[in-house]
Amino acid sequence: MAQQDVPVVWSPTTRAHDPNHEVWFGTTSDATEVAARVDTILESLRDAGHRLVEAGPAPDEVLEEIHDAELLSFMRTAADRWAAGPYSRLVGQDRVLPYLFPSPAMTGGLPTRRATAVHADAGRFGYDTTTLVGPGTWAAARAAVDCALGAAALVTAGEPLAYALCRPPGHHVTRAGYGGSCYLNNGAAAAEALRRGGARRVAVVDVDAHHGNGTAAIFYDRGDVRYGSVHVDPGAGWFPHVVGFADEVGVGEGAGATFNIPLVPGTADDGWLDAVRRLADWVAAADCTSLVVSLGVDAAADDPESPLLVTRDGYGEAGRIIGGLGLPAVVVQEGGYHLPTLGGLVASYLAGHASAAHGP
Ligand code: SP5
Ligand code: ZN
Repeated sequence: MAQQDVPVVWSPTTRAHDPNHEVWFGTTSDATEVAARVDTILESLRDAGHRLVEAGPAPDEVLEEIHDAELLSFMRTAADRWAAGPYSRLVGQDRVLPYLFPSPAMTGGLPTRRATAVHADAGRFGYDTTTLVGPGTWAAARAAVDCALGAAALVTAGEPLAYALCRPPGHHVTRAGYGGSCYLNNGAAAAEALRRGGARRVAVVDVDAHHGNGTAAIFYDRGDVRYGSVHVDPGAGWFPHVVGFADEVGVGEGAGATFNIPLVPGTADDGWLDAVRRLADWVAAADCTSLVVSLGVDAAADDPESPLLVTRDGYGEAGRIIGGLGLPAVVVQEGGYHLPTLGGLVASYLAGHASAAHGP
């Protein structure tokens, strides 16, 4: 089945980030975004007959375009700064977690300095308590970007569809802040790389259960990269809580280039696929030349991180709808946390996308 043979760009280094816990409601709980995700997805895609391609190291230029230099240098050095401090002796852990967030709520308009202690400085970049930075985090997050850039390079070279097994995920990372189990924005890197490869207008279609606040923010004032997302309504109490509403439509040159479709908790295939069709129609109407799909499969019914009730067949149909746009596409892995079904959901989406893109 030649039409099923999608290049799967992955890297063993993405396993180097393996958080054993997160801080949730002030207590320690098991980590959600674990390294085993890579292996279960890899196994399902290999079994489905796709072609595994190991990512090589990509240059920094695209990353430096989408992220502030200070976030990159924090991410590169934070675990070493933590290791050089007293934390291992004091609290017995090797992962960076801010204990305060130097927001305007704290400084109230005063002139501010940078905190010297990493446990305070981390709050300048990290915006939640579930996203710990450990010794392998930089290597893994950077390797995930290599996967995204590798897949984008294949599509730029003429491949109609490529999948990037990015992990940790990326769509919650803004220009200068990280959170939501994400450290570097893989999908934004893919979109920027497609632009640099000659694509005139790129659409990012984000079907993760959560609004991709990072990707949305990075491109909010740009018209050349559009961002459309279907996600559980943040107003119903779901991450990212404060953004992702339907009235966020972009600014300046990006006016009209953002499209958010929030759904009520409990929405199943019918309502979710209607939203996916509206996103596809919106992309088709905008004269886009290339696509990035932020493929979170955490909208699935059995996923612990969202109240949406999408099925495996629903993901297959979403693939057919989005693949039916007929645009060259980079599919970037985002969330999806139920290990027993994770790989099958990803495979179902890709099969749908490949069949619609290449014809039956
Ligand atoms: C990429 C992505 O899907 N990020 C999801 C971020 C949503 N996180 C919300 C809070 C996580 C709470 N996890 C509690 C599970 C107990 N360990
Ligand atoms: Zn998600």
